Amino acid sequence: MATLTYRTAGESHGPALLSILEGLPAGLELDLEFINNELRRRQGGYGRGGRQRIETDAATILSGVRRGKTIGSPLVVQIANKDSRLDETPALVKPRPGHADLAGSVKWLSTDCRETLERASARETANRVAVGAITRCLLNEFDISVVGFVVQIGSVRANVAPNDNIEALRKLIDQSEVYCPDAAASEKMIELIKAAKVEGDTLGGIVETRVYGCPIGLGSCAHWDWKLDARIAGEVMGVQAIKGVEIGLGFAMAELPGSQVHDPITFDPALRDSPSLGFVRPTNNAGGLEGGMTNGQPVVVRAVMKPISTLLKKPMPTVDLTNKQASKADYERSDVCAVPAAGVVVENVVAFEIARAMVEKFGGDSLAEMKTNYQNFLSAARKLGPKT
Ligand code: EPS
Repeated sequence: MATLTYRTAGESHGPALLSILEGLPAGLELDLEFINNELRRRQGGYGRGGRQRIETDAATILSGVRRGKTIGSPLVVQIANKDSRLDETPALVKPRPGHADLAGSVKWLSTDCRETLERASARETANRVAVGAITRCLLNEFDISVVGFVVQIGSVRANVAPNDNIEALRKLIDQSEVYCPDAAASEKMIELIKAAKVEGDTLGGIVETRVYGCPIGLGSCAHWDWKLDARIAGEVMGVQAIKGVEIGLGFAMAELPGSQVHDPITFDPALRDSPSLGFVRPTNNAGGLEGGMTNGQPVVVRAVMKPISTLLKKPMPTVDLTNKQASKADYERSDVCAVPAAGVVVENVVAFEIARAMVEKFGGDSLAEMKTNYQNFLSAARKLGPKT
């Protein structure tokens, strides 16, 4: 079946996080070391809380794989929770402004926000990183690379060139404790997080994901829900604490006339074998997506994460759900800043959506079939127009 889908299950303090991933072609080798490294990266980043010192997230693949390769059946992925104590966790009756506590408690007719927060918790993003990292094994087969990093924490904004070499970019990201390729900005971000910790406050920020090597034509302009930019935005907005998504130049487009926003189209026959098929765009303000379809340029997605809503020393005014009296929000162990982790999550969910679009356009039951479909498309696309 040429449809890639996944669902996740698991409470933050339940026995395990589980995902069921369906639709990968057979014959795909999974790089468990890479997948677990992405899970480690999600746990890291300066500003993380105490839970990450308890857990050592690792994916166990319970089905769908034989001798390291997919066999066309559903994959079940398990990440065990060491801090498994769901029945012992205390009730939380003073909802935290900004969290799912109030809306969920009213929705499910409970005064114990615990029942909502266990699933609303960003712990669930471990599932989504595992799934995204698995689909990146498929993207690698087509030389599609995904890289994600932090561009802003609080008021500190990084300076990252738009067309950086991907390997150089990765090196800089790995050297930074906040996964930001601008070393000077990284230091300032860390200072800001330290100060927020002392204040008992939290910080949000902006993360960016770039996808290199997508062929032209993933997604479709034919329906609103086939548009790849809409699908990527939906996937990213589904990440806990994300409040906005932009593609390419994004919100800055509002300030500029069309002549300065749209990316000119030129053709260089020497680049016919590249994913852009030789169509060269000197700028990439569209962020690799036009009409809801990839245009051969890097896909560029940014997302804003709100500051974590659990505040240690500055609990926000709230109402006790058991007596409706004014109170201060409950405190739960939490992070000061989880923007670097959110960057890893966004990177992997964007990867999933690109992989889904690849399977949609080129999918076959096996990887060999999918590769043949891909090559056939590229050679047909190269033949468009007069021979060069
Ligand atoms: C998280 C695990 C959670 C939180 C955090 C993210 O674990 P615990 O509640 O046991 O500390 O640390 O979730 C939130 C910040 C939140 O508001 O839900 C994780 O693994 O990412």
